[in-house]
Amino acid sequence: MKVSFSLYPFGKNFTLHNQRLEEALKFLSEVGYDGVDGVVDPQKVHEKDVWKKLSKMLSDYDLKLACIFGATTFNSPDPAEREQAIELTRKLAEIASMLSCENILIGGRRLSEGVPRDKAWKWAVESIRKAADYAREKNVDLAYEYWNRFETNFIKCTDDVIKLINEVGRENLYAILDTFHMNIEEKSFVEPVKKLGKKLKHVHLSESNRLALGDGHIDFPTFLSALKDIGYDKYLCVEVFYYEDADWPQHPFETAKDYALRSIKYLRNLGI
Ligand SMILES: [Mn+2]
Repeated sequence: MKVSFSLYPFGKNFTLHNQRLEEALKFLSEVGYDGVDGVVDPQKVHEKDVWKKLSKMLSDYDLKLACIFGATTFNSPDPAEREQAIELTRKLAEIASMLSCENILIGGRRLSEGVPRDKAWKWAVESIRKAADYAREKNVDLAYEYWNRFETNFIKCTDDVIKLINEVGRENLYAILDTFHMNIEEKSFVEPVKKLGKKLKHVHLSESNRLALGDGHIDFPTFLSALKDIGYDKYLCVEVFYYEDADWPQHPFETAKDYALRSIKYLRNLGI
C-alpha cells in the first residue's frame, strides 16, 4: 500500500498553489511519502502552464497526487448549488487528468431542518450520476467519503454509501473510508472494509483526535489487516485535521512536518 499526506495542516487554506508547496513536497518525499492529497483551484482550469509546472514539481519529488478535494453540494435543495457541484466536478476532472490524479473526493453536506431526506437522496443520486459521467470522459473516478453525525446528517455509514453507489449505477463511483468517521459510526473497523471490497478506492488514516497517527486510540493494526485481507493496494492518506480556528498550532507548517514524520514512522513500525 502506498502512503500519501493530506496537505491541509500545512496552513490555513493551503492549496497546491501555495508558495510553500515545494518545501512541503520536498519534505514529504524525503521522509518517504509516495503521494499527496490536496485542493486545487478550479478557476485555473484553462491555465495549462499552472498544471504543467505542478505536474513537473510532483514528479521531481517522485510524488503522485492521490486525490483532490471536490464538491459536497450534490444533495442541496437549491438546484443552482447542485449544478455548481456538477460543474466543479467537470473542471476538477479536467485538472485531475492533467495531473495524472485518479480520484476526486466527493461528499454530502448536512441537510437543513425541513429538507426531506428522500428528496435530498434523489437529488444526490441524479447530480452525482451527471458528475460521474463528466469524470468518466477524463478517466477520473469519484470517491464518496461519508462523515460522522457531528458533520453531516446525510450519509454517515458504509451501508448508505453502498446504497448510493448502487443507485447512481456508474462504474467510476467508489467509496473512501476515513477511520475517524468509522470510529464514531461503525460497529467495527473490519466489516465496512469487507462490504466495500473493490469499491474501496481511497482511505483516510485519521486518529481519534485527528492528530498524528499514534497520538490517539484508533486501532490501526486491525483496520490495516482488514485492508490487506481484501487485497487493497491503493493509497492510505494520512489526514491531520483541525476543526476550529483555535485548534490551529502557532506554526502550522512546522507542526504539519512533525505530524507527517511521526505518522509515517508509525506506519513503518506496522510494516506498511
Ligand atoms: Mn477524511
